[in-house]
Amino acid sequence: MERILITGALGQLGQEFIKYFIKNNIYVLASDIRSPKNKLNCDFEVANAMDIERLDNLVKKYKINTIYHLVAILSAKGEENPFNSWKLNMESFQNIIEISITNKINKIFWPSSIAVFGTKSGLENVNQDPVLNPSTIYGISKLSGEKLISYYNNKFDLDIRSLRYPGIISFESKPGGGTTDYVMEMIESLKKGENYTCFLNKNSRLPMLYINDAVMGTIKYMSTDKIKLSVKDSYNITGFSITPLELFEKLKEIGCKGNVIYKPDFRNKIAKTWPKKIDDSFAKRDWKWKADYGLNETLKETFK
Ligand code: AKB
Repeated sequence: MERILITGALGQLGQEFIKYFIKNNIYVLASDIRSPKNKLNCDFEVANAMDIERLDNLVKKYKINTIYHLVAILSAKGEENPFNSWKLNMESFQNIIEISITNKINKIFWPSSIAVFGTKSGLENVNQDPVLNPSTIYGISKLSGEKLISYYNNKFDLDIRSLRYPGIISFESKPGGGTTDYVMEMIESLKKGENYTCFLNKNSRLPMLYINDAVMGTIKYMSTDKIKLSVKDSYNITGFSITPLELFEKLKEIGCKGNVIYKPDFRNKIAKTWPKKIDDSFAKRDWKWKADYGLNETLKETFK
């Protein structure tokens, strides 16, 4: 029986994983650095992922055997204070690995990102194993984490798994501090008939994934027999690729009022170093990954 700890549980992904585990009667302990605004339907503990003793105590107290470590400072926010971002992203991950060794944790999930790619990665359609030259501290920490995954899995016989998420689109749970956040911001503004000032250039194409695909894909991957997983660091996955202009035109087509003004800032520079498209054929082959939501399906969910 799985007993799951989620760190960073109040973030964009964490809240959706909680819903999935509760719905499927899987024990989940949620933890975050702050308390939830609304009561969660699962155990919750305030914990700082930098505090290894606290994490260790929680794992022991709740007899945890699986960890989803979702704590991270994302790409745009990370650039405000790179030292701090590195410290949080890496030290918290190292803490999880240390307590996983001592507590014999069965499986660990740690999200990586398209931020690991860079200008030398063949950005038109990035394959599974290209040159990696990340441009942000977030991307550098994700790449380092990927390297640590293969190292620690090998050295300590752990089962740490990882996916390179593109921009995740969700509305009930919001992202914060990312370069792909414009999608949700634009949809929310135009839905209300308001204008939106977009921080990316109208032609910045980036890969995206609807939250339902992100959650179901991750669950499928985590339950795949280890022997089938040929990628030892982190799998590419994707849903669809769009530009701000294409999104705007689609929103107009479905009747949204409001205009989009383009004022590219430093986040556009980050986007220029990220893939336009992703080749996720290894995930498709090894664990039968398949995205169910394209842009149309995603918008249908959003406007339900
Ligand atoms: C970000 O924009 O920083 C994240 C990501 C792609 O990892 N959404």
